[in-house]
Amino acid sequence: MKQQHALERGANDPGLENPTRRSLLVGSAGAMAAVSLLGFTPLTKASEPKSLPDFAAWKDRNALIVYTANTMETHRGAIGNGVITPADRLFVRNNLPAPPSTITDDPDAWEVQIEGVKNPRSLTVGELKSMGVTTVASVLQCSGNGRAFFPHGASGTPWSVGAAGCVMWTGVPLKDVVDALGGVAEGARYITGTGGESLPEGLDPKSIMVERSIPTRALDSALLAWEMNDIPLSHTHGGPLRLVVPGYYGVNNVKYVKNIAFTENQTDAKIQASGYRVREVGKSGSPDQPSMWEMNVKSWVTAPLETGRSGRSMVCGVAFGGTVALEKIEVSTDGGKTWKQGRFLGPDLGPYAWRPFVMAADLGAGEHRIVSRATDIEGNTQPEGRIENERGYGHNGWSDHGVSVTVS
Ligand SMILES: Nc1nc2c(c(=O)[nH]1)N[C@H]1C(S)=C(S)[C@@H](COP(=O)(O)O)O[C@H]1N2
Ligand SMILES: [Mo]
Repeated sequence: MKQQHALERGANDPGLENPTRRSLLVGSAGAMAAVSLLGFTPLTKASEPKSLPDFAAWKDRNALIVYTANTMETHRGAIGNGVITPADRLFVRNNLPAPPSTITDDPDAWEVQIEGVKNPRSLTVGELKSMGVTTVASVLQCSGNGRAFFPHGASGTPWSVGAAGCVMWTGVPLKDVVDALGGVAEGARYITGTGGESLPEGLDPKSIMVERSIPTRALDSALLAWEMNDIPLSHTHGGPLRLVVPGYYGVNNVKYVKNIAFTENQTDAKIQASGYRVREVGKSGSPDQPSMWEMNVKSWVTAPLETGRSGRSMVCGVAFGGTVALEKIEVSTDGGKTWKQGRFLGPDLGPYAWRPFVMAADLGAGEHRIVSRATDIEGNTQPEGRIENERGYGHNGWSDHGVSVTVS
């Protein structure tokens, strides 16, 4: 428990309210101490806080933990009480270097090839805009969000809670596009989307390309999006066009999408065949293991963090149900011994959005372990612990996701 607490604070927070160099150093040093206890290597050195990479230079540096040029996490303290995550605070995760930013200079000219339909063809974003439009709020979350809490030191970015955000997507329902092209070809069981990165030469393309297959049941909600939070989709988040699959883990939301195919089988690209597969610690990935598709029910506390004043305080957080709407949120300030129901804040933006929540608590001086537990309308609820797995995917255990607060 102690270790998890130290890790959580360190991995999570150089302190948003006071983002000075000093607090960055203190935070990072804490992170280093904590991670070395668990035996994995910190990605940043305390003395060298990373600056934002060029392709994400417009982001709010103080709201983010920058691990590498391709991995940035939102601080727990920067999540706030709004339903929609501002774009400049949203996490970033690229498996490959992004394509040149010039691809968003003339977004309507971007082309996507649609295959595995009766009349396959290529369509520009300009043409897609005349075929249909919808807007949906949905949580974008990396499969490895919460990986930092796995004691075996799961390889990959040690995300705490901030590899997630809730944003508005606008684009054409994929179903409308398919209907306009004569419907899905017979026998298709998967929707396979391919990212528009150009691949380095000399390597087997299948081993690095971002190409993901999801079951055709996702056709009910999937869209090809050209806007995020009401402005043209940035290059950073996959503009000019992104496959958005509400309620599915981040990796399925293919950025700079250049090909959509309705296929009988899943792609044999490594990112699908052995990547993003849930398996026991020590095992390698293979197609027979569960793939990271629909997200599970999850929540975490966003305030207070670390310290608080005794008396009445507003315990806040966010909760979501993946593809299923939420029923309730419960909060405990004694580490899960007793629970009280919290209240959802703000408008309900639908089953795929997250719901900020609050619960008023009277906290006396001392240490408090604050945890939250969400339940969806089908009765699925967060477990207490982790489901140990090699890559640290899909963690929604309430215990690890809590915060320890010293009240004075
Ligand atoms: N083309 C492409 N799409 C991609 C990726 C990528 O590397 N290339 N990364 C995926 C992963 S693992 C995640 S978690 C999300 C991150 O989306 P964001 O960077 O917009 O936050 O994009 C997904 N889509
Ligand atoms: Mo991810």
